[in-house]
Amino acid sequence: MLHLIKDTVMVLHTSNLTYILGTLIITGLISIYIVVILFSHSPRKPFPEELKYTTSDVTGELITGDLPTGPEDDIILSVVVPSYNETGRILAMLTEAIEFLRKALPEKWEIVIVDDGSSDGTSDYCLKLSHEKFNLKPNQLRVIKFTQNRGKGGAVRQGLLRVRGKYGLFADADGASKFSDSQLLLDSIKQLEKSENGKTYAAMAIGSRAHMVNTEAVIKRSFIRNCLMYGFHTLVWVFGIHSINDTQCGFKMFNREAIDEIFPYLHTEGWIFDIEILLLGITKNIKYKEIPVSWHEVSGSKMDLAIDSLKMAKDLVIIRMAYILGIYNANKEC
Ligand SMILES: Nc1nc2c(ncn2[C@@H]2O[C@H](COP(=O)(O)OP(=O)(O)O)[C@@H](O)[C@H]2O)c(=O)[nH]1
Ligand SMILES: [Mg+2]
Repeated sequence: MLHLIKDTVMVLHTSNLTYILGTLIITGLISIYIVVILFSHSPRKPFPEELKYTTSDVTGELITGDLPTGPEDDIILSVVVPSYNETGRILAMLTEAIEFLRKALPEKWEIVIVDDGSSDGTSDYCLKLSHEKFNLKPNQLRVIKFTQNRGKGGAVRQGLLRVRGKYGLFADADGASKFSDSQLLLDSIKQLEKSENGKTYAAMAIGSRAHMVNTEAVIKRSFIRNCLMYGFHTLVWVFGIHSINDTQCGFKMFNREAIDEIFPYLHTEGWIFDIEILLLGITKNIKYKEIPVSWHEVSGSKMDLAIDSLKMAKDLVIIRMAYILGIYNANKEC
């Protein structure tokens, strides 16, 4: 009789424990789901004035037009420059880029400056340079100006969705990458996109500074910045990108097919957008290659090391979880 009572109590204990554990797991999962939803992101809809571009004609007069939605003319390469308060740094970058483009792809290029709500007159400054310094034809340099800041990812996304070229490159306004290395990216994409049946594969070429890890340019950076870099690499690895050594280089090129496969689906507008681009690319079997590029440290970074690093780590976790939980969908435009 005593045995029977003991056994019954045991069964009750075990079923209670199972019940409590089950409740805890379900509550935990629901809480994670809610947290990921709360921190997930969708690009805001553009204001009407953000769907226009401005360019300068040969007399310096400004012309405004509606942004294109696909390839046009015979533009081969479009260069998107996300720019936030860049009057102090962009001249050097534009000088190097225009010199290269004029020689390598005469008349078959465009530059799209995406001014992300700057307060220092970046747009006007670039339009003035276009006419006075570079003597560009209308539409060779276009400016898209946002009324409200989005973040680097948002600027790159909106820019690449509105380029006219067969290939689109995004490049930082500080000119940290050597612009002529874009030829290496272009050559690589042209190889990657080829198929035997004449179809063009979606392809991207990823500028990389991984070969510079032990060089002076990186060692000279602050100890904290290098520690954060290693911590970030570890997190990226844990969260599923194992085949790309430098995910963050601001120098990446896409063919038209890859632009269409990636950018309408890109949620992230902050600094961590590169990771979502690469995750989308890998998920969608887009061909890619990491291409070593020359790079030098340029002062005047807009990144706040402490705050932005924490934000990036949080956003990285959110992106990964949002795809795992089906909150983000790689095949649904956002
Ligand atoms: N659109 C946009 N671009 C930004 C913002 N902050 C920085 N950028 C651009 O992102 C690029 C890299 O910025 P930088 O400050 O040099 O970052 P770092 O090289 O990672 O230290 C430059 O072209 C900046 O103008 C921003 O809030 N919005
Ligand atoms: Mg920089």
